[in-house]
Amino acid sequence: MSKASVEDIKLESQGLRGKLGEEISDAGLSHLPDESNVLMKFHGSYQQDDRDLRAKLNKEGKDKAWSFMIRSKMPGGRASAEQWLLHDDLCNKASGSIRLTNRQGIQLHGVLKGGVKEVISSVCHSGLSTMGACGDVVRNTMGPAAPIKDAVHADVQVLTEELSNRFLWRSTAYADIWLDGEKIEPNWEKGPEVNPDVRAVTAAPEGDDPIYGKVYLPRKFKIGVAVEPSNDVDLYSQDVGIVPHVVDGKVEGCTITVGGGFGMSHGQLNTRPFLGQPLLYIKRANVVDAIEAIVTTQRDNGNRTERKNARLKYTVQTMGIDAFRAEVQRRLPGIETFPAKELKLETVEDHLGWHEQGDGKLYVAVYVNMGRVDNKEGGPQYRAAFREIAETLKCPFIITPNTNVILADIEPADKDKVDAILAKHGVVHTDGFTRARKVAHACVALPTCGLSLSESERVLPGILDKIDPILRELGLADEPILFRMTGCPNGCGRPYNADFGFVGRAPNKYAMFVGGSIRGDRLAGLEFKSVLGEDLPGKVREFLEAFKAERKDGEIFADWFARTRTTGEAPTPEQFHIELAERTAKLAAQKVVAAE
Ligand code: SRM
Ligand code: SF4
Repeated sequence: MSKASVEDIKLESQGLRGKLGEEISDAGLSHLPDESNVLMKFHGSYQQDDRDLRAKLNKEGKDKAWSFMIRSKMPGGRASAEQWLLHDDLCNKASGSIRLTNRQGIQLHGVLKGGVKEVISSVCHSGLSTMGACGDVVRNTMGPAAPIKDAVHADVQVLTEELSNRFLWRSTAYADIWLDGEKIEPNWEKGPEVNPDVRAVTAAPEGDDPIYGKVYLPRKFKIGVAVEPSNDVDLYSQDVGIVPHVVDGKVEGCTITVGGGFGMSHGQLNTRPFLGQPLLYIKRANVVDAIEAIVTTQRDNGNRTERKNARLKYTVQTMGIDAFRAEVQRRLPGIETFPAKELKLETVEDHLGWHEQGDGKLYVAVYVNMGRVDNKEGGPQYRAAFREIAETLKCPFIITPNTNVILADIEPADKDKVDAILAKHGVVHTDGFTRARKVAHACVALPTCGLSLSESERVLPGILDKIDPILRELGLADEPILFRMTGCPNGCGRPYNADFGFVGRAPNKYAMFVGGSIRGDRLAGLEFKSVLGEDLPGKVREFLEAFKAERKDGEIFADWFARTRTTGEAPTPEQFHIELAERTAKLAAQKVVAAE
């Protein structure tokens, strides 16, 4: 029997239910079969196996070491101290660490099959959710991390929550499988509260999702909201980017960008990263409806034959931005739209350290090495430090898009207390770090990611140990230079708009992309197809030396590169369109043959 396609599995799943409930609780099954595995993603979890053990277990003729990664979502990365503590408790049932994600979520790895229900149920009872953290739906909505207390930031947080609620999938399957039928509305930001009478997100009729229909979206869908001048959410990498425009201290309306996205496959020229492009400007009251019009345009026009070309970026490319805009406008009858406004976004960096938040209180953005919150021997005791702060100060926690943690609402009188707790557990502020290290990020990759071709999170710190001295030697320690790494070309670490992107292609071999921008608004080009991990710092040095020699006064690396080099996009837009047309024709021909 041929393997069912993801589209068929969704269609026949009766509201993403399938046999997931039975199979997850069947102790006789070491892991989920394919169909339930597909459905599991919509519920916020990936089935994985420990890849460090794979070869050994295989040699011994044993089953893989199966476990689950569970992803909690929270709009704008907001979690209460209680919610943080819950995840800290839960990671004792997982691999012992929390992984902050670069979409402001929290991942627990290594949860055994028998423990998944308890973990998901606990997350829901805390007021957060795992629903739609993965799968072909709208994912966690990103928002500016800095907890600035002004009308604009407050409204933007409300917007991220409105979007998150609008795009939750609606089926009783989630409550039935994980919550014994109890209906829990995620209560973003405000903390735990279980109310069975609220607008029943989980109680819509089976398979009759008002936005997603029966087959959901062709692919994952990502939204981020940026407040100028910060581009911490990396706006142009998002399927949909939203930027508010402020008039008299209030959000008057928003510019919307569409069609960003970074996944590609090495050597397959019909796949490539794209930056989002301006679509339109719309009044604040109509923003969520406009995003729904974009989501349904993608639902109805996205490629459902080839998952590699199913993201919104390909739909926008295939339709063309003008036709795409016209279709979105057609879906907004009676609502006026305007030309997109010019955006002024400066940097994707977090502003680490202490800051005033505008209401007399303070926040501190704490650097977390690669987003991994653990108590590693000889390293910073992140878990212990954050636990003690959550217990004693009970302050809100915010996960940043650079996988750091912001501790918010701190009374000035408590500043020293926070610093003392961090210092006690070896969690240092970033004095003495190069600016490049402060913002560098690597995706998770080995040992948990089933798609990784090489190491990423586990090796980038060591590579930076070799790049830091070069930066210092050349007097570039305080320059904004963005390094990002991934273990495969899917682009989770957002490498394709970095100044330097290292993209795994085989064990210890990386494609090297150069020439993006710390502003997040330019794609890097493929400079070297395959570089050994140990040779990366040397290749970086060549560029840094040229930058030092040729830069104009005050010119940053990204601007020097743009002025002096041509960025070789891979593939070019022209190549991409030819390859995409050929691939689409081939698939259509295969479909005809199959039907005959
Ligand atoms: Fe990702 C798949 C981890 C952000 C593009 N991503 C995966 C999976 C689930 C592997 C899998 O499918 O089996 C990885 C789990 C690894 C693990 O063990 O934890 C994974 N992605 C991550 C995280 C944890 C990386 C991180 O360092 O933080 C991020 C989780 C964010 C979240 O909370 O939701 C993460 N992934 C991204 C981003 C960046 C972003 O969203 O801002 C991208 C590029 C932007 C984009 O989507 O275009 C990204 N992930 C992908 C892709 C390629 C999608 C495509 O269009 O081709 C895959 C593979 C897929 O979907 O088939 C993928
Ligand atoms: Fe895994 Fe590749 Fe994503 Fe890294 S980029 S987490 S290796 S899918």
